[in-house]
Amino acid sequence: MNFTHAITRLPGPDFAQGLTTAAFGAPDYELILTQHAAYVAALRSLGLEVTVLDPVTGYPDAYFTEDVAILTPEVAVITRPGAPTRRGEIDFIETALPKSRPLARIQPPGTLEGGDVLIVERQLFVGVSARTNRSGADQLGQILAAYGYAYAPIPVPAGLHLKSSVSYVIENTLLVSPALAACREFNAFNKLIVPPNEAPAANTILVNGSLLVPQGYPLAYRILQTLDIPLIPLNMTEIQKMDGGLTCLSLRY
Ligand code: CIR
Repeated sequence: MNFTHAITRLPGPDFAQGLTTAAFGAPDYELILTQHAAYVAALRSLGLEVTVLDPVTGYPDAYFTEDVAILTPEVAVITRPGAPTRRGEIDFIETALPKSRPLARIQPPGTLEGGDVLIVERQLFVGVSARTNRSGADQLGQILAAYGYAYAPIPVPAGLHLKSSVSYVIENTLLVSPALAACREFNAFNKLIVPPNEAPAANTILVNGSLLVPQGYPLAYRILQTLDIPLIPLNMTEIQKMDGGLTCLSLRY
């Protein structure tokens, strides 16, 4: 699918108070702004019109815009984040969403974060994780079934979200971390497996024929170089310190 737009949000000065399990040290505000700007520039270089929203006071994780909405060509869905400190973020995304789609919402007791949602053409995979429960996953499955999407819930064995460990990189091919290599729901795809010591490299974004990849994973990079596709490496150190990756920084449509 070709994208024309992306919605991002600047990290705020309080971003280091966001949730994290990473032990990579204290993140640097100036550096995360530089990395965020490079990310936005990369999306723009691929032809996307990128909205950059302002930070939201009191919501230090709000720049992970992917988690609060799901956009398909047919519908927009406001999620219900499983992290209680992030639930209020949904009030600040609706006005930025494209108006051309009907709007649906995940309802209690469901929880769903966009990082758990992988859509490949008409196939919807939803990770059931610490953030997304089965009710939230099934609700999204039902919403998208109305538009012809097949749905499979997938238990998330490692990492924060499903897409921490898997991304769609080229026709019929997934890049997966070793934790998801045996996932039978993905058996219809070719699977490229990132080396065990480079698991975060599994989070990439395919944008209009180019692949955004995190810098610093030389073995995974070599695997991806065998694909006939331009690679755009981006420095993600400060975002990774907050448990984030490439996909979570934008909502693409
Ligand atoms: C959180 O723990 O919710 C944020 N610090 C990181 C969210 C990353 N989101 C994503 O990968 N989709």
